[in-house]
Amino acid sequence: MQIEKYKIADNNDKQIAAHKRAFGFVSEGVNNVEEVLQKLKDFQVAIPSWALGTGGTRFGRFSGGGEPRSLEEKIEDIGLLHALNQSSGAISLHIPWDIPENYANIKALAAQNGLRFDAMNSNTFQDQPGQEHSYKFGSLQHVDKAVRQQAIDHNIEVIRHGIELGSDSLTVWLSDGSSFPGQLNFRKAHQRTLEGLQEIYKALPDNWKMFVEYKAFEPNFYSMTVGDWGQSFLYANKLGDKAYTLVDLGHHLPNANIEQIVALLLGEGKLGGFHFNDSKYGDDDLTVGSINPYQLFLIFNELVEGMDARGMNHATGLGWMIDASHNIKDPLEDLLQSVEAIKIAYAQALLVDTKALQQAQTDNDIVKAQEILQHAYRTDVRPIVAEARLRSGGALSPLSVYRGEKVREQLIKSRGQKAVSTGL
Ligand code: AOS
Ligand code: ZN
Ligand code: ZN
Ligand code: ZN
Repeated sequence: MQIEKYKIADNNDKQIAAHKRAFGFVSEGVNNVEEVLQKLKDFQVAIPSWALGTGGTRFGRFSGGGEPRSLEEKIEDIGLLHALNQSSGAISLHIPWDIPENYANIKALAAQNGLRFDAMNSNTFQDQPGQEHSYKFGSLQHVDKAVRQQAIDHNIEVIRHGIELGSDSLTVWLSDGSSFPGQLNFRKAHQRTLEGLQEIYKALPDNWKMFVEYKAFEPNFYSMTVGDWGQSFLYANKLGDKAYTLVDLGHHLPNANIEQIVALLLGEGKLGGFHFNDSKYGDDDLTVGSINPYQLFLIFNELVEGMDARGMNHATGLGWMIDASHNIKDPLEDLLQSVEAIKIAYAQALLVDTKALQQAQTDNDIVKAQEILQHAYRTDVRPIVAEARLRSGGALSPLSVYRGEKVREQLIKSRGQKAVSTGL
């Protein structure tokens, strides 16, 4: 389904007077508001194909209905999000959940919806029907060479699909590790994994990037072979210039200082991109900004400062992706909320008076430094984010259009209550 442009315009008309008042008020306090608006317009966040269906936990899955049944329908759903917020102009595919049957058709459909293909994701954490060797005891770390080779071949196949679609990056997330002490020789597992990654790296086209994603625990509960940013960074360094670390916000041990990790990786030129989500205890699937929006702001503050210092383009310098899919929200509403939270944090970071902050740091004026950060964080930038969306042709309030147009009800009517998409 599609939302006609005039419906977005009608909804905007109803809200425009109140919006103009709010935007006028906040923009008076911002001296570079036009520059901020342009940066917000340019900033796109890729939507993962696996977040469009209701997620699950290992205890259950409760489908909300109307879920996409094919790659085509996933692209249509993201097109719908993008029509509303003008900030979701990319899709991240997962192979083999999303194998394209006809590249030309899929590319044409994506283009019609204003989408490009972001990072491709491989899957060596599940056994697929007909697969020769099992990943029960890992993939690239496996003691059996045949299993390792199968995992390498799969990743190379994912690169090939990506080349056909015009993607330019591969994200490798490995569920490899061990659940009990003694199960694994850490040193050998690390070495085997490095050799596997090197084989995959060799198949990477020159203009491609490889993102090595780390995760502290789950599904393995004693050790993860790529368990933290240090391990990922080590691999990325050994692999070469096209390899980077990918930070998934939910993949850290509780209370980790993610903004510091981000700052260091960026400083070393090895930060590749993000999987945005939020978590309270040990989850990686809550809506971005739902638990700790201050942390998200602090991360963006490091990103803006660090990217500016390195002369990087905010919109294209890193891979920006959402990776979250929970089991009780309408996934499309959840994604609208996540993109909004990311843009709010980004806008707040753009408001930080960097020069004044650097002066406060030089003067060891801790109070001033905190005041500067929190002044930006406590500014209600929502009207600025909405204005950027309006100027791009999107909705002032994407959620109210989504609900007003009864999108989910219509999707259920056309796709059915029970349709179930692939994914975790
Ligand atoms: C898993 O926890 C990771 O976040 C990966 O990025 C994974 O490929 C994705 O979440 C799909 O399950
Ligand atoms: Zn992830
Ligand atoms: Zn994850
Ligand atoms: Zn997850």
